[in-house]
Amino acid sequence: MRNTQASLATEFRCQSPAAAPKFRCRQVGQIVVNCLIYNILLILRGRLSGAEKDFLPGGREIADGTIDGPGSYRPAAGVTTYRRARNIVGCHMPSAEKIVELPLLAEAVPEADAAVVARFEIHYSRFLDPKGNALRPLPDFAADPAELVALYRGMVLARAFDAKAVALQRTGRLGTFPSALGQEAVAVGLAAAMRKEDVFLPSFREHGAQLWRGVSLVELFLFWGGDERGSDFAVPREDFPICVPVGTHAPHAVGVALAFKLRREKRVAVCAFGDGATSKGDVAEALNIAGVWRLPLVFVINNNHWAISLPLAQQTAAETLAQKAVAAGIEGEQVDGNDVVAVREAVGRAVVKAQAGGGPTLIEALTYRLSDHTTADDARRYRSDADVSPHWAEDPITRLRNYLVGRGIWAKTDEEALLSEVAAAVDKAVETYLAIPPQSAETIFDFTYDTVPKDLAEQRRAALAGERE
Ligand SMILES: Cc1ncc(C[n+]2csc(CCOP(=O)(O)OP(=O)(O)O)c2C)c(N)n1
Ligand SMILES: [Mg+2]
Repeated sequence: MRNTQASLATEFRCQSPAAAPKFRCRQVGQIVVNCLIYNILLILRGRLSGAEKDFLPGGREIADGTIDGPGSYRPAAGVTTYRRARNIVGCHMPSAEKIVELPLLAEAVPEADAAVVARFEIHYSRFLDPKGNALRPLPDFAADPAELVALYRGMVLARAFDAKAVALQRTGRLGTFPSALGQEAVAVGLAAAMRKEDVFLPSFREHGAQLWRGVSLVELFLFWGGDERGSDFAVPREDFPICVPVGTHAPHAVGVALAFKLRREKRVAVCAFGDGATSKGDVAEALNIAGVWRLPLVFVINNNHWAISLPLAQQTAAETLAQKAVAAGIEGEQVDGNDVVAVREAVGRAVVKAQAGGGPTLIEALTYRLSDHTTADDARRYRSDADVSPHWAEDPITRLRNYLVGRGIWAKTDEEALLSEVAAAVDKAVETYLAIPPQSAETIFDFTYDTVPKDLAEQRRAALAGERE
């Protein structure tokens, strides 16, 4: 509805309810002066103009709402309206008769004839139930037991790294760390679905994916130990570093995918972020333009149902996060994020589609954060153990192990061998990490700026001087 039409209605919408008392208390004299100016303007211009809106200081043209007919403006829900000044000082204002009646939208399209112009469905997929039973035939890749064992090993390694990182932080040898306990299937499943030449843009809870793709345990410890060299990993050279700012890497993923498209490279960008990130403008914008440009891009929502202390129900009123794809004109689907087979399959399909020119996909992986948000958090302050404990039954590692054991692919001896192999690898990496001399303080400036700004150059000098003391 156009503002000029709405401004003819006999009620005004003020900027906020707080504006009302101010408006009512306005001195009559001042209002009379305003009326005079208004009348002069009417005479000069011979018609109603935007001056009307200036009549009520603090008032605004109506931008939305419904005109039901002369004299009745129905505001949009939640908008407070106030009677116009005529009712208070009898100033000349357009009468109701002068109001042009506009056809209501509802009249223009009678409800009975309203056509459905679009319908959408969000699909959910899962192969293994929480006990590890196959609910349907597994995807082709699972025909090779080695593939499933690799997924299992990837998740076990991620969990071992995770546990050690928490222990190191607790003993003052690592910085704040975000555990991914219980979320290993999302990271490992998505990484296993990618090809070497694709580019991964992680958030901060996907170390399982980074390890799968070749980032070393030492590099990850360095990063979480506050050492910038942890972002300078040797392999995979073109993957992006961990992104702690929530969702800000989603537009970067658009840039990566656009580059692939422009260069006609058959590569795909995969970008992971949390449920909380889906409320960010960065993510909405990235989804939108990825759809417009039909980019080779796969978005994976690591939906652990919490954004620090904010539960999913308070994050969004949407039934699913996958449906955010609908508004962007791209495909969206849900997957059981504790079923690594399902994650691997869904992301794999999306990668193949993107590579073939089929455009982006949004995959919402449903999982649960079993740990605190980070080592700086105490989740018991906002959720009880009783809230968390049922989710242990969904543990992705136990689920796949049960399946492997049930199929005779995995035995107790395999498990013992894997656990000691992984523990040895993690211990060795810790030893290496702790033996690396910390970086000097100036690196914080040097890794952030190509040319350090003047004021920071001073801070840099001070930091260096402090270090020498
Ligand atoms: C831009 C930005 N705002 C706020 C924060 C503080 N912060 C860190 S994690 C987080 C919640 C993120 O929730 P979600 O996206 O669900 O990811 P999760 O931590 O659950 O993996 C917030 C608000 C931040 N890191 N970056
Ligand atoms: Mg979350």
